[in-house]
Amino acid sequence: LDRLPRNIALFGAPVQEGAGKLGCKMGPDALRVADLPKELASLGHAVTDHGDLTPEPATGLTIPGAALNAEIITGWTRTLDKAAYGALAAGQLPIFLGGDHSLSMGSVSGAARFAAEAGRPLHVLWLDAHSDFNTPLTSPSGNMHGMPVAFFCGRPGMDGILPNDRPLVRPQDVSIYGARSIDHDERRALREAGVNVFDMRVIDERGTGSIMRDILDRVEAENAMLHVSFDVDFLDPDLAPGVGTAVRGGVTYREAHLVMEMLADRGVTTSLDLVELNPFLDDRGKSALLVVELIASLFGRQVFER
Ligand code: 4U7
Ligand code: MN
Ligand code: MN
Ligand code: MN
Repeated sequence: LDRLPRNIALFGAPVQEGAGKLGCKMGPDALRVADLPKELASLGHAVTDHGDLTPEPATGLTIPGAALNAEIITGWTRTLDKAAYGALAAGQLPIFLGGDHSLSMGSVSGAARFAAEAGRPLHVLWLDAHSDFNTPLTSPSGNMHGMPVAFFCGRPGMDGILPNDRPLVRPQDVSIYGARSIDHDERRALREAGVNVFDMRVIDERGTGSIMRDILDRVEAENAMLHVSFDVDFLDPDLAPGVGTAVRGGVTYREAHLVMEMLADRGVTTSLDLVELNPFLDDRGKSALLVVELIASLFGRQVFER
C-alpha cells in the first residue's frame, strides 16, 4: 500500500465551449464549494489551489470538418499543456477542475511530454460513459469534448492545436472504463487502434476488482505514470445528474468507490482531471458532493484502515 502524502496542485479550467450545453464553466467553483481542497488537506496532503487558468489567445487555425469553437479550445489546450507539464516538473500532482472534457487535450499532452522526458510511459485511465475518440472528420456533433482521446493518441485531423511532433499516448496504454455510448465510426477506430475498452457489459460480467487489478498491474509492471480522467457522466445519472450528456446504466456508488480505493492502494496516479460537471443541471450540489467524496477515496480515505 502506498499512503504517501502528495503535493497536490489544483487548477480550475472553466471551459465549456467543447460541450454542446452551457454550464460546465461553473464546475471548478462547484467543486470548491463542495470543499474539495479541504477534503484533500484533511487526508494529510499538501494542497495549493492555483485558482482558475485563462486560455491564451489562438487564431489563424484551419481545422477541416466539424470542430466547434476550435480556436478557443486550442487556446485552452496550449495553456493546460503548460500547466500540466509545469506542475509535474515541480514534483506536484496536478488536478484539473473542469470544465468540459476537451480540457484533457491539454492536460494529457502536458503529462505525456513530462513522461517522455522522464523516460516513462504514460498510461491513461478514462472513466467515461463515452470513448471520446471522434475527430472533426467523424464527429456527429462537432463538439470537441468528444475528441480528446483521439487527439492525444494522434488520430489525424487536429493539426496545429499543439506541435505535431509532440509526445503522444499509445492507444494500448489507454483504458476506457464505463463506456455505454460509442458512435459507429468511433467503434471501428478504437478497435483498429487497439484502445482497451471496458464497457458496462464487461464490467457487469467480470466485476470492477478484476478489471482494475489488470489495469493497475500493467501500470506497475511498466513503471508507468498514470493520468486519471474522471468524466462525471461515468457515474449513473441517478447518482450524478449534473452532467450534459447523461447515459443511463452507469457505474454504481460502490463500483465507483472501489475504482478509487484500488487506485489509492497502489498510489500510481500522477495527474487527474475532474470534468463535465454541469452545476446548472445538478440537483442541489448532489453530483459535486459525490465527486468530492469519490476523490477523497482516491486520495486515501478508507472505511477501515488496512
Ligand atoms: B464527453 C458524442 F455523438 N460521441 O462526439 C459526440 F454521442 O466528454 C458524445 O464524454 C461525446 O461527455 C460526449 O458528440 C463527450 C455523441
Ligand atoms: Mn468525456
Ligand atoms: Mn462522457
Ligand atoms: Mn459529457
